[in-house]
Amino acid sequence: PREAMADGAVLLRGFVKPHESELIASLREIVTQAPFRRMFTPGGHQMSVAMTNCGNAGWVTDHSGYRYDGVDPVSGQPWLAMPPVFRALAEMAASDGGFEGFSPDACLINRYAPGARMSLHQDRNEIDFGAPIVSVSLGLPATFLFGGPKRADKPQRYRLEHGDVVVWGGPSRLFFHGVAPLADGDHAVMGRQRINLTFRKAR
Ligand code: MD5
Ligand code: FE
Repeated sequence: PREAMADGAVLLRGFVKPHESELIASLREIVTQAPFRRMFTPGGHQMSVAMTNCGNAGWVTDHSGYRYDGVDPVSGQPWLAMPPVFRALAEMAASDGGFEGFSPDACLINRYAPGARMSLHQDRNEIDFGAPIVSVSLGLPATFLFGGPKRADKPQRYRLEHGDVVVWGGPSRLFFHGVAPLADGDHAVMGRQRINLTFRKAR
């Protein structure tokens, strides 16, 4: 089941469902080494979403700005390598979405507790906007806000559920987007949270 959301944006419903137990086992190892933390924006606001990373580069934000860093600022250690099952699923999803040859070097992992949200933004910290971003949703359903090339473009709302994957490439790569405050619930596998894996070519 492949759904076009826009030119270059493809929703693959349930794409990772068959691999959820391997994904969750790998996720557990990552967060043991690099626990979720709520980072601060350069403007001094603490994000409601808690984050961690794996891969050669991890997305971080602090008072000095947004950047990709090979080292976890909390531990001073490199992020764990991207687990093979993460990489394989991201590359397969990108191919299905029409982006052959995607090779992510960064996986930002977002954790939404009930009430957590992400305001409308563009992802522009990556070197190559020709590479797509692949997003994997796990746990509680979220309302994804999918805007356009201008901040003022009225967002469309999509419900993203456990196992869904979205590939954002081409013209939609730089569209404004966000996540509405997470509604409370109790997911059978993930409990009271939504986890989103976002695979990127950062460097
Ligand atoms: C999330 N995360 O559900 C989303 C999934 C982030 C973020 O937005 O920056 O961590 S990635 C959604 C995305 C990426 C690139 C382009 C577009 C959406 N888009 O054009 O809508 O936690
Ligand atoms: Fe984003």
